[in-house]
Amino acid sequence: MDLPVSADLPAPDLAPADLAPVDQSASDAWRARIAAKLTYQVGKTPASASERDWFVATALAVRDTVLDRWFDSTRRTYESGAKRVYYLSLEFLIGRLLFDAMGNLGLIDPIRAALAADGVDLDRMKEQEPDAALGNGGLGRLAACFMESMATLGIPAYGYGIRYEHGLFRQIVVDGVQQELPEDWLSFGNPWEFERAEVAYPVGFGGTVTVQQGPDGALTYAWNPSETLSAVAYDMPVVGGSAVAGAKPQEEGQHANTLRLWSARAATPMYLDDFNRGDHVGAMRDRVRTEAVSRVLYPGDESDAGQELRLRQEFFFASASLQDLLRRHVEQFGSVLTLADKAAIQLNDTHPAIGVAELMRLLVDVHGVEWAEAWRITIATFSYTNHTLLPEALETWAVPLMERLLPRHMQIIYLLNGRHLEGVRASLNGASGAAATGPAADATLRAASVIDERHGRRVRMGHLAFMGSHSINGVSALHTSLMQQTVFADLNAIYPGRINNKTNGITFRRWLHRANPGLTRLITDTVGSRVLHDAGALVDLRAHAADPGFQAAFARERLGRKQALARIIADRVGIHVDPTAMFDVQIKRIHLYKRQLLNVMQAVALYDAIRAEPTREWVPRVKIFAGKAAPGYRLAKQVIRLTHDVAQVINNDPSVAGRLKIVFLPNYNVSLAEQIIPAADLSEQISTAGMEASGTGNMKLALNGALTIGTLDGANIEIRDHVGPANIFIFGMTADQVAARARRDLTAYSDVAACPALAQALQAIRSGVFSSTEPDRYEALVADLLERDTFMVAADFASYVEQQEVVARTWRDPPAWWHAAVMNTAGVGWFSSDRTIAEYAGEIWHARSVLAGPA
Ligand code: NBG
Repeated sequence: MDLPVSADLPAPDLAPADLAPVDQSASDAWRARIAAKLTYQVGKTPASASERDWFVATALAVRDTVLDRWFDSTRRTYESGAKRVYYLSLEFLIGRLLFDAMGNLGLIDPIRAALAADGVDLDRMKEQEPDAALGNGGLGRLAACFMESMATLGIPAYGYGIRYEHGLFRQIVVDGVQQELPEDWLSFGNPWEFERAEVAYPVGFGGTVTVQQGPDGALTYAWNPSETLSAVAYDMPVVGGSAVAGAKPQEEGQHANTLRLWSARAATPMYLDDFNRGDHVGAMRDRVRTEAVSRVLYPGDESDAGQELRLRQEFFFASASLQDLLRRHVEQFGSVLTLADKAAIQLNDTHPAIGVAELMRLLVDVHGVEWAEAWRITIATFSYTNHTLLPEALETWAVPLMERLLPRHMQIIYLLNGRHLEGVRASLNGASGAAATGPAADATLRAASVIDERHGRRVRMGHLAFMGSHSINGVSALHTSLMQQTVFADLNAIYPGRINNKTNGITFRRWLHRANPGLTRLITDTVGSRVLHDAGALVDLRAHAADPGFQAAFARERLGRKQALARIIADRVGIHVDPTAMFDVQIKRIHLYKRQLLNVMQAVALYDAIRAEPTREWVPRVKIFAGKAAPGYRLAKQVIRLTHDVAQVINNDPSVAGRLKIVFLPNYNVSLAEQIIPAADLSEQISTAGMEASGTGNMKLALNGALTIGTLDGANIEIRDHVGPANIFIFGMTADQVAARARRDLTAYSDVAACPALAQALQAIRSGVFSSTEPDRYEALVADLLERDTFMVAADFASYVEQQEVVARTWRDPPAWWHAAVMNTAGVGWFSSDRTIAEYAGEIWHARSVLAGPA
């Protein structure tokens, strides 16, 4: 193969790109600060310190600098009387924070030098930091990118969530089978957080509601929960970078916001009498029960107890957050009536949607605000982001559970729904001129109701969030328009103008500057350092896309990262891959709609094709997969197993050696993503059209110069528009075609009959070619696919394979490939989360930056 670079080049130096030569006095000062932390806070001498001790000492020293900015930011926000943004999210997938903070403060170089003087290698030491996995995937990572961009733009904001003791499970794979182990990010403490024992709020569950009539005849309601636990705040500062062009190092990281995470505490830590009687376990029963609320991210919800715990989590963090922000608002501005002028609350998906009813309760029952006024404030304050249209992911809660756990909230929801349906009825009447009755009117009312009556009575949280918000946004153009046409078609007609689009974005500081310092340096050397502060300036790279010298340098940077990834692959799974082969990457949650199965089937087809024509010149490929399946998602776990089974056969077959390898890297997380993304050549974004709300991995990969093979789904469409259709490989049915096909015929027989390669691949999988010890292991999987190809795997197969051939042809033409790669990096500046956040701030929150200068 004829690549412009060779495999034996040295790995590029991974020093950061954004700083001038290290200032000796700065690094000496950092050395002293770190030494002081090591001695007086960690309690170790340099001689006895472990690498983890050095990490903690460094984090604490950096934290001091963050704190100064944090206090300044709080003061600035307070003094300016600025509006605050509250981002309520059950997930914040923040990953490691040291490089984020150091990079945003412009401190990587002096600290690297400071540590080196003590014989500590910063890039090795950073591995000591646990990867905070307080989220499942894209939704949680988006929240983390948003927090960083809000700080960068100087928008005063609080992220509110739960301080899970155990984040997303650790994935190990044994004989192809995923196993879940508890994750333990807090076991060595968390140097970034501050426990605020004094910031604690009661959160109730269960009990009764009492009504009292006042002297004026008005009724007041009071909730008397049967159980109350305490939500205790833990704060982490989130420091931004700089969005000001030409910022000097000392001007970096001017603003820091707060991520406030709640931890549950039992009101009664233990029953001492029981304990002294010898019932040591029973004495703790309340504590174990209540504190389960903040124990794990996404508790399994197949059991009733699991469902109840999840609902408790949602109410717990929504209630504590609302109490906290109301207290802050009243303290500063004197009255809850002005809340909407000074606070914007963003609901990240429906998980915090119970907050709509809780804010009504707090305003009406606790602060004595009149109902209609309270409802006006609520709608003006809340906005809601929808992240999925998949019916199984749209949250609903059984009415009996809600009535038992949150009796007052259920009353409020009934009242809100009653008034809402009156409005719907009135508009139906208005349209027809007469009282609307009959099946069509009934259907509209049923669809618009917050209570779904179809399978037992359930509360639709999406409807509640929609009703209680002035803005409802989707996360890509396609997703937003499908939202208008499908799940929220009725509500959109009733409340027109509320739905809007805010296409997702990613923070380039983490996903390019820090994850890929070598490429970043090449970019700044070529088009200037303005790109570090203004992602849009990446378009200047277009002028260099056809330059052979630049292409070679670009390819060389990427090869270095591929060599590094090859080492990780060898270390973790013992597979040796050739770094000059095409790295074909699919990294994301394992889900049927994301169609890892389609990718594996293409591997099987390619395997067959290579064996059929062994002398043809095949493009060497390494297919790299990583991702976790939800613990209870049987079919997704089977896809993981199939990937391993196929890998086992292909990787050990000498007849395809050097041409095809399959790798599954276990325990995908933010840190692993930071290693894989800069090394990817081909980015697989192959979801069934209409099903991926946006995707954000697609943006990260394109930014780092990978070419996308993808469907016209989610943000892929906008990526195509920005990088140009010549620089992306699009295949498959459109969302409309998928919907039409689903209405017509979901069986796959005609697709199989029309495509011999598909027939052969399915037959091989079905007959046990990849599972010889258990030949029928995939029998049911294939049989089901033939009967019901819900995700259009067979239907899109031929088109996918055809585009994969175009990919291979392009790879064989290095100038064309690298031109397209550069055009990807150059074209995706728009996908910076700074742009996304500026849109939220301007169009939804009406919040301003408190920093001087352009932002
Ligand atoms: C996910 C979507 C992704 C999207 C992220 C962030 C959920 C419920 N949704 O396509 O599947 O990129 O949200 O918006 O996790």
